[in-house]
Amino acid sequence: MTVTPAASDALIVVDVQNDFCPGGSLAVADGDAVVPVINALARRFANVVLTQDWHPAGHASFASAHPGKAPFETTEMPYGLQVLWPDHCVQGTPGAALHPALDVPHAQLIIRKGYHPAVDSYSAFREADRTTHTGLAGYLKERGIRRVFVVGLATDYCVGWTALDARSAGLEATVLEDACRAIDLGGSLEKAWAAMAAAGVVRGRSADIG
Ligand code: VGL
Ligand code: ZN
Repeated sequence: MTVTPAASDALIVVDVQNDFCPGGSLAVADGDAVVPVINALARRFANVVLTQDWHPAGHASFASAHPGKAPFETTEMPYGLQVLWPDHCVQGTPGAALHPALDVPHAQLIIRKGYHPAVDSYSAFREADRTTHTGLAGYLKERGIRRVFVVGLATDYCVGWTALDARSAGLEATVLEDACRAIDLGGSLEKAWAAMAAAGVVRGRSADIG
């Protein structure tokens, strides 16, 4: 089945940043492989939104902010269990920059997220406290967007949470899996696909877009 993007569709390109690509501080295996796929895909969409993970130094999601904790361990935060990450995507650093080969000049909006020092935000719609909104749902609604296609890094964290929250915001959502790569920590990828299926997120491929 081929889908031709319409004016009510948007592509959301999640966190294609240096720190999530090989050589970065939280490198996703093969993360930069999504770049050419996304560059080609984006040309099909009139509406494109980019996201950037954008943490202040010393962010609460960094293991370095929790004495005695190592990256990829967890800790209990006021809003629930938090995976602790290596320092990554610190505001204004080269690691936080979009991948230099990402070529989407017609992207209309860049949503930055994870900027509150004590709260993480995998989702481009809602922070990890599940109550603080980024404004993306209102933006898409005011622009008449009813369906989003979500791609980027990482499938099981920021892509997955963004797709789930798109459904919560009343949007149709498809994740194009060959335009994503995963961290896959302790079964997180399988869990993310199960949660997305249960929420009505469609699992597709970039070849479905024509
Ligand atoms: C992400 C972990 C921490 C992501 C962001 O973009 O998937 N993962 N921050
Ligand atoms: Zn982050």
